[in-house]
Amino acid sequence: VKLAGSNLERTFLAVKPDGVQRGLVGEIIRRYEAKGFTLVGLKLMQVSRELAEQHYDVHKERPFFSGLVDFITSGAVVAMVWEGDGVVASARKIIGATNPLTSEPGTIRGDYGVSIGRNLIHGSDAPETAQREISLWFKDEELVNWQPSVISWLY
Ligand code: 3AN
Repeated sequence: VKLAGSNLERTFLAVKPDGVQRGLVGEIIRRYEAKGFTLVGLKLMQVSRELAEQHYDVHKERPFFSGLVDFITSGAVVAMVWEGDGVVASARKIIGATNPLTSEPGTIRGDYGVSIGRNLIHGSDAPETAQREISLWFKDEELVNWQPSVISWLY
């Protein structure tokens, strides 16, 4: 048996403007809650260009960079931090592949995504990226340190 909580990680997820506009915020949060991850940060934001450019810094040489920045700053975004065992990779599995036309049914993008430029949600791709993104989007005091009592269950 392995003790739950022995590989605790945090990841950064953001429901993009298309997800907020389509009323999918609750559905997206529901999936991570139901999976058993713990929500430790949550806010609805109008993203500034400065934050968007920093967030997408790794893509700054790509042809779609300015489109990405335009889109993430175009409407309300729900920024979240989730905690749990292996949550970085697991959250990405729940999101599905970048292109919603090829992501598996059962994933968020597979079930609701329309196109690669309107793929509903962002999720950190590695633990180091998650740390960078969490500190970019959240102040320390905006994160709540709490654990559900079931964290000590064996599985
Ligand atoms: P993911 O969001 O699956 O981690 P990345 O990190 O490769 O995907 O790309 C970041 C974002 O850039 C994607 N969410 C998507 O909105 C956009 N993007 C990626 N590739 C393309 C592309 N070929 N054309 C337009 N937008 C793209």
